[in-house]
Amino acid sequence: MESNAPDTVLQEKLSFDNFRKEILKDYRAVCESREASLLGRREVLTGKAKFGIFGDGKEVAQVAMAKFFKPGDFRAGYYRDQTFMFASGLSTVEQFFSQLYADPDINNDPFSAGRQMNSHFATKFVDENGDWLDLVNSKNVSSDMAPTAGQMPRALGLAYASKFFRKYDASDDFKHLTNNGNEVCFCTIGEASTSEGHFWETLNAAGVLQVPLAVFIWDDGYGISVPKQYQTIKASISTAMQGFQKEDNTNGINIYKLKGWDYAGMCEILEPAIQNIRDTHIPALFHVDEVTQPQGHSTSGSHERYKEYERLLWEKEWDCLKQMKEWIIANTLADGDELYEIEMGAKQFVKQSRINAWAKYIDPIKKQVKKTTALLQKIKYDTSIQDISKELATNHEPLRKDVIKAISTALLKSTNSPAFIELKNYYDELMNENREIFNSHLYNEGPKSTLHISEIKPTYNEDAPVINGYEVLNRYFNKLFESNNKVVAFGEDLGMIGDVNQGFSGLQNKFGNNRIFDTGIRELSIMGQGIGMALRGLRPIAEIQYLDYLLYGLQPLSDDAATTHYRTKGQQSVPLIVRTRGHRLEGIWHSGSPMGMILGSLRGMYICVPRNMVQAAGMYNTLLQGNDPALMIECLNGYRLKEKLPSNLIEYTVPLGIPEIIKEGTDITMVTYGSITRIVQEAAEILEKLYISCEIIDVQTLLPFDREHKIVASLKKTSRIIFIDEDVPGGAAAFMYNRVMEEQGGYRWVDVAPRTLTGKDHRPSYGSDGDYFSKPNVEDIIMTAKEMMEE
Ligand SMILES: Cc1ncc(C[n+]2csc(CCOP(=O)(O)OP(=O)(O)O)c2C)c(N)n1
Repeated sequence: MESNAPDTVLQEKLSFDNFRKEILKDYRAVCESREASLLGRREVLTGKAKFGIFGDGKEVAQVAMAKFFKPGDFRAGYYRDQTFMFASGLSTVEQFFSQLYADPDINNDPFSAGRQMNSHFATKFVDENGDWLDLVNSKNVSSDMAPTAGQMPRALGLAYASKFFRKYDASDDFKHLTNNGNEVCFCTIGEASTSEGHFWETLNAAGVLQVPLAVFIWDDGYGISVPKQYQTIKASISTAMQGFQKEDNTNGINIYKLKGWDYAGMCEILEPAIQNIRDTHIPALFHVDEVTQPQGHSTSGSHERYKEYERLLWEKEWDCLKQMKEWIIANTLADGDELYEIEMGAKQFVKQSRINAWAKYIDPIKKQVKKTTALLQKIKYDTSIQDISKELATNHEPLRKDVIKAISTALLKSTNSPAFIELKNYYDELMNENREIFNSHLYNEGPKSTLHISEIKPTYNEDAPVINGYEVLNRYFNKLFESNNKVVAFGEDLGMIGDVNQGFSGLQNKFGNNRIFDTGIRELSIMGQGIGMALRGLRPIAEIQYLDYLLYGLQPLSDDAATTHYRTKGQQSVPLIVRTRGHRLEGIWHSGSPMGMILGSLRGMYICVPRNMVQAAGMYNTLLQGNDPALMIECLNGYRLKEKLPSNLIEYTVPLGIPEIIKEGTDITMVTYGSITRIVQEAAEILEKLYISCEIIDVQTLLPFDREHKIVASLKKTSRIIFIDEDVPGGAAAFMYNRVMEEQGGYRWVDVAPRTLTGKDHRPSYGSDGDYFSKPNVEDIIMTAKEMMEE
């Protein structure tokens, strides 16, 4: 015993030294983060950056949280988490400033390449070829976004994927995606944003599903200016949520209350709590209260306008940096001098980081300015151009647009002189560069671009059965699930009964409820579940039961799925397929076709509108080979129509953006899609008997739209064109009209006024008569065609 004593003492000393070191490292991190907030705000107020939102007041809680964030874990958070990012080694202070300046160089702002406001972080999930990186050995951050609580639905999916992987008899294919489902999704949200339905829906689903989700609420008492008394029952989110608390033999979530200035207290609670989530997949909520916001909400205003004097005093006293410092001194871990040195070091470091970031941001623009002024000076004889040159040269903080404006203004005076030609060439070069910087990567552009998938036609055996549309899909999904172990499908009534139209009938029994399953009625978080799973490298098919209910799930699709690839400049992809059914059946909420709304809100997704189930299956095959998100709208009235079953069910593809001419004709081009195609076909048969020959084009996908300009080719032949769909006037038919007339130059080939024929302004009325008088019908089409022929 005795002989061991010196060792024990030494070990204790070592572990004390390490402990002390760790704490001082954390203290330095919180000081650096605070400096970054203070300096960041100054950069906005002096005009170098446009807007700033900072994490001051949340520093200590976030270094505590970062301690338990391990490789393989995911974060779905919001704009307050700079300290967490610094402490996790996922952002440098310099990168933080680069994003503040909107530096478009991805090496400088690795989160968004200048596309997002500051503190909207992300890490890279996919490589340049669109293949998933090793996410098991990296700390992973899904891309932040501004809509409050918008991160919640995605967080559910990121956590759910761990559950899926743990239950799955994981094959080698998933080695880089999971370590037996041990990954926790850390989710952060402000206390005011918990008022959003997103929060409640997500936590309810997490509690039902039992997924490894750790939700941190930074409670600083206000949502901008509105205090929590106006936000939350009993002004306390953890109190309001008591009914969610997991008990013995129930599901639910564990709820903890922490104080945001209490470094030691937080670490003590978090260590076992996070381990418990990892081990058991029981979700937890950490209500981090008594958090401050020393600089107010953002650079858009000051908090003195809405915080009482007493509150401001309280915030000063309970500032987490002050409290941490006092705790360190009280526990004799360091004295005031040592801490002062750390504070000064942090100040200096942040100052230098800011200077570096600014230099990296401004240098390329200054190079453009230099080259532009040199080119302008070659046009010596024109004094007004020399003025433009001087103005540009003396601009201390030029923007890329200032360069383009200067060149454009000079080019207004363009002659054929070599100097102007050189200037124009440089202008073209810069415009290409700017397009790449600001407009690229809406969709995958590399090998995983869905647009690279070319057509493989369906083949048919001689004795090919003619079966119901839903049976075509059922056989297709059966083959798909046999052949692709990354595909998962879920939604309301999709598991046990195999969806409301039996596309998945019997398949849960065969493939198990880990791959095909029912969900609660919660469209918003079904979408989020799909988004999160797709981000983790799976191929989810998430169902919205009827197209009319897409509205409930639209926000995460529009704000999150559709923008992810763009806002990370290609570093994250969401290969989610949203499956739904619509266009035409019965009544106000079961026959909607709100395609204009979809087209306006889902740029960044592909929109498939197959006319039957054979085409739909071919489109699924195409989509599953690319990495982009898509919406598949099956025809609600098409499941019981007979179709011939292809023999190459999982091989044939319907390429996106390639319309199909389903009937050739010479007099009128009829452009349409989806359910109404059959009505157009019926009308065309009658018109044929009246000697009016219709060419019917099924566009097949609205996004992308007619990539080969097949429609204008048809119009050249017929000189008459009509766009027919079931949307409201000015919706998708107007979209198609615009594309053909403007983009394809169709106006040059029309002999009579082109038309759109659409549903009425209102939702479709119930019953067969309601349908007939609300949506375009055979007679409408015949009358319009005759009118056009007589015009
Ligand atoms: C859907 C939506 N509504 C409103 C806003 C504007 N907004 C931005 S932050 C914010 C307050 C959020 O407060 P809280 O959740 O407490 O987080 P904090 O900013 O205090 O950290 C509001 C209303 C928004 N970004 N998104």
